[in-house]
Amino acid sequence: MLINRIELRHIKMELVSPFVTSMGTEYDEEHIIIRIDSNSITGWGECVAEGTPFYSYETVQTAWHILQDFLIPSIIGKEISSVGEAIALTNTKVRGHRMAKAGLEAALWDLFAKSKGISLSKILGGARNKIDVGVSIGIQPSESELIKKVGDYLKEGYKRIKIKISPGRDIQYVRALRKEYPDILLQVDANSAYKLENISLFKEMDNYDLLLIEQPLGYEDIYDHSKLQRELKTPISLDESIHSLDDTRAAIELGSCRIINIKPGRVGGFTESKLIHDYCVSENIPVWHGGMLESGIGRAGNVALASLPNFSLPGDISASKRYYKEDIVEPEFLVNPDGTMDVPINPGIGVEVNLKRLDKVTVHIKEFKAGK
Ligand code: OSB
Ligand code: MG
Repeated sequence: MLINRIELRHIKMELVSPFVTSMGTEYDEEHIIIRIDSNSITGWGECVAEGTPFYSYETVQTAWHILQDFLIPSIIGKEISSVGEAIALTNTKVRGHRMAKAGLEAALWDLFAKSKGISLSKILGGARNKIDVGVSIGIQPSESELIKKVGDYLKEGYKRIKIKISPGRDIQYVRALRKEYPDILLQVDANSAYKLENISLFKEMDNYDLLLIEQPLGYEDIYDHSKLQRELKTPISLDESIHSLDDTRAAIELGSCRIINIKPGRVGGFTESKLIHDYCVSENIPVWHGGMLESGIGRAGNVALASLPNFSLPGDISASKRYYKEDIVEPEFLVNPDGTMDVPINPGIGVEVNLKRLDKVTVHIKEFKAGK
């Protein structure tokens, strides 16, 4: 396929409510939307680098720089026969910057799937037409407000509740939720807010039948997590520390976690995500799909990836309206009353981008054409 034109858009979308984590409070979400045109076919991708370097060192600005100055020039105007060929051209010399790479790769997958007339789920090896979904809830001002919020989400059907925790705002929330909802699937996400010396807190959490504890220690640590996991019944699941298949192997071989969280942005794209997924199948390690508060464009990719067979725990993939008043795709993503989400079956991402709404949330746009 001839890569005629690529467009980058810096978007900013207001969240329906502030998202509070151990990393800070987010009021709106900034990402980059990548559009690739090959003759009459258009591919869409979302780069999940945020406005701040609080979750990852990548930001909208660093990803824009890497896309504009390194990744896009390697493919613009070229004839590309597969996503793999494009990745070989763009990624080999650039170290790191996985979110930038993943955003471009997502747009390429959409383009190639559309050119073959098949869904993203199908081209990635998806095995189901519905996925189980959960919701990730920011830190609430009080236990009673959390209980109310969780109750509302349970009524909407969500199969699993994840709450954010930070030092001083942790065990009391877990205790209160367990008392109110003894049987729900419940997990916590610390976003690297603790140290190994906080082990007694996690031993106490062991008494509350949590599905998993997500990323309790350092955001690049694998070793200390192995020491903590050894002392706990509850599985640890690593998010921030896993950037690649190699990190996954190290974490599994060291016993640093028993469950892996996959976010295509964090690991550099769907190709690396599939390698991690397949390795975890061979090691009997369950995986689940994370989220980065994506718009419908990124969400479509997440849903497609989460339809692969070893995504055996509910993902952080919620309805569009849990994040934004108005999504930029149609139809927007919905959660069924049974806590599942339908996997789109139309070609590529399977949803239409509403250009009017996309324009409304675009703060900066740039186009790239062959020879310019
Ligand atoms: O740690 O999983 C995380 C959002 C932004 C950055 C990091 C994380 C999150 C979430 C939200 O938990 C998950 C979602 O998109 O629903
Ligand atoms: Mg996380």
